[in-house]
Amino acid sequence: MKDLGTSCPNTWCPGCGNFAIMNAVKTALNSLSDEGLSLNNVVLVSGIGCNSKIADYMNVNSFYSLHGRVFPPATGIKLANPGLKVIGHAGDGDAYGEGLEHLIFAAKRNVDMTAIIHNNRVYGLTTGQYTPTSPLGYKGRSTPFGTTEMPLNPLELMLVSGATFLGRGTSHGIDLLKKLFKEAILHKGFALIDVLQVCVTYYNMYEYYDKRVYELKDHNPEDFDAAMKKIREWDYNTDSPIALGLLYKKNAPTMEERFGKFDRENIDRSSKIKKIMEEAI
Ligand SMILES: Cc1ncc(C[n+]2csc(CCOP(=O)(O)OP(=O)(O)O)c2C)c(N)n1
Ligand code: SF4
Ligand SMILES: [Mg+2]
Repeated sequence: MKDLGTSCPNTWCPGCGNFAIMNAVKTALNSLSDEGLSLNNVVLVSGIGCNSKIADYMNVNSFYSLHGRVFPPATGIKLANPGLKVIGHAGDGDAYGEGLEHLIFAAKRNVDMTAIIHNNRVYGLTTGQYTPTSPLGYKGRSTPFGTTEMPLNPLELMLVSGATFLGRGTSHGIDLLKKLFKEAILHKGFALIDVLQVCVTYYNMYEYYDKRVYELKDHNPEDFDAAMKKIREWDYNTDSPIALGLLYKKNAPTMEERFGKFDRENIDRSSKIKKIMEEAI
């Protein structure tokens, strides 16, 4: 396996779930490289947060963007060179909070890219404030008496926004992550994996998840209603079972394909206009 590491010192806390996510991405990329994918054609885009340091730690082309702004540059990169495999890494604060509108539009447009969300359900880098996926009553730096808001179910929002591949894993289940990441990178369209990543320092949920997660079996990911039912089974707040695996998958035209079609139509139209003008002259 190619190491894909860099000489940059790693500052993640020992035991942080980000290590498992990075190892799973490396394994997925190595496996795709063995099957013929040129790693020169991979671009990793990250935001700002503990998770986003992955851009420093992985030896692939990368673009370190701003907090909440992973998906606009990722979309630009894909449009400029549709031959690239673009992978966006974002935190829950980044993707589901400050950058939520960008995420919705990337899903709505079905941009052909992979979004890996390191959902530790806290702002890790800024020391444990609550995020859109923290449960009701979560006590952190900014909410010493507990939050008073219900969390967002990001997968429900992504499903109705138009995402064409949705999966969920945990940082304690690296084998499933490797599989989901590889499938997501191969998927044509907007693929999002919500990774329940444990932040050992500000929100250690290893035991909580280990007691509740199960891997999907006999689930048809092409059935929208079945996917919605599984996604709603756990609302990021209650103590219900938490389904992991591929929740939804659909084939649909991507943004780049639609752009290509319009480009061709415009070229056809402008050459027709040119011909009419020449004839008129
Ligand atoms: C535009 C902007 N807003 C806010 C911040 C401050 N900030 C940096 S990281 C961060 C939170 C990161 O949380 P998350 O996205 O969940 O990533 P994690 O650290 O948990 O991996 C915030 C609020 C910033 N750097 N830039
Ligand atoms: S603060 Fe949390 S998310 Fe950040 S490196 Fe430490 S354990 Fe990981
Ligand atoms: Mg976070």
